[in-house]
Amino acid sequence: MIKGKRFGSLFLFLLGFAVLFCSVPSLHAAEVNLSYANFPPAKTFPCVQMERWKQEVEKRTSGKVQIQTYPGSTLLGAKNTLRGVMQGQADIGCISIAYHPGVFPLCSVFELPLGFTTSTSASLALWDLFQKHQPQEFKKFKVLTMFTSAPSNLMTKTPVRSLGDLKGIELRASGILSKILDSIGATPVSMPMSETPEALQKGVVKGLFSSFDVLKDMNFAEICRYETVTNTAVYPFAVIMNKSSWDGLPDDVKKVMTDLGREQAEWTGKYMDQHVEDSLAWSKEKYGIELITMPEADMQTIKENTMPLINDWKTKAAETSIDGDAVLSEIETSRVKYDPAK
Ligand code: 3IO
Repeated sequence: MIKGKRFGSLFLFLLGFAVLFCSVPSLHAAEVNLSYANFPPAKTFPCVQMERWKQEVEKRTSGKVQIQTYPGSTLLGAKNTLRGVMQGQADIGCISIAYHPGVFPLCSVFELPLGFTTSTSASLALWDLFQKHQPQEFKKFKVLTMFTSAPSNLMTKTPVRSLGDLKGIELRASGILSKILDSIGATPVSMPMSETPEALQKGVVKGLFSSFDVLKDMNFAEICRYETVTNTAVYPFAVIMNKSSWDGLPDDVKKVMTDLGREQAEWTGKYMDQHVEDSLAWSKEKYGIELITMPEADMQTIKENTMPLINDWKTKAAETSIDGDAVLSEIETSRVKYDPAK
């Protein structure tokens, strides 16, 4: 009896074990597998936000969705993510809007110097603009979230203490931000962030125009020891999904992703704003970088010289029936609402 009882409980124990090991994986096997392509290295903020989004979606769908992430252009590069996601080579992709001049007549407005002082405020304002207009330019995609970099500054090999020091210096930027450089006397060279390390190394460019997070995440502090604060335009980003991949998702999964859109924009902005501080502190500590303030008169000149770019954007936007003045005033309302500098 005693032996039989023991055997019985051992049997039940083993059965329980078998059930646990055989059925748990099949119960929790993902029903939906998605690929997510990103162009810059894994440490940079577009990829950090990608991992956060992946974790949240997997958690909120209780494992029903599994996302395979591809940082560092391992699936699609900076300039072919747009087409790659459209054709289904990846389900999801992260794009920098400035890499596609003329393709996004509405959202490119965020490449203009609009006075945002943080990534959080610009990201929320961009998201609101997109939600309100649901622009044609993204009609082939489901837009999952949007965000922006922090305001752009000059990171250079030689010190830029005034606009005079910028004359003829080749600097990397993209899209309208390249035009901003041109308007203040520098020589812009347009290329994606992912191509910048090689261009700096080879001396094709002598610095870049972007936000300070890359001093640490791309190790640009090592080669660009001088950082001149201009706090001008941000770079807008969009996370896009292939339309038929989206259409094939169960409704509850669609809801999880839709609900995450604005929250993810804000999360990314906050992460970025904090990370810019961390990156500057790290760069001072590790490489003794010098932070330079532009003379007030030069800051004024930057403002004046970049004003025509706003009109250029309006003219372009009008070609696709976008009321540029109305859009700019909506964004200004958002800026006052969200930006700490008001
Ligand atoms: C950016 C792009 C990729 C990785 C990190 C980054 N930090 C700021 C930007 C914005 C930018 O310069 C760009 O090319 O989109």
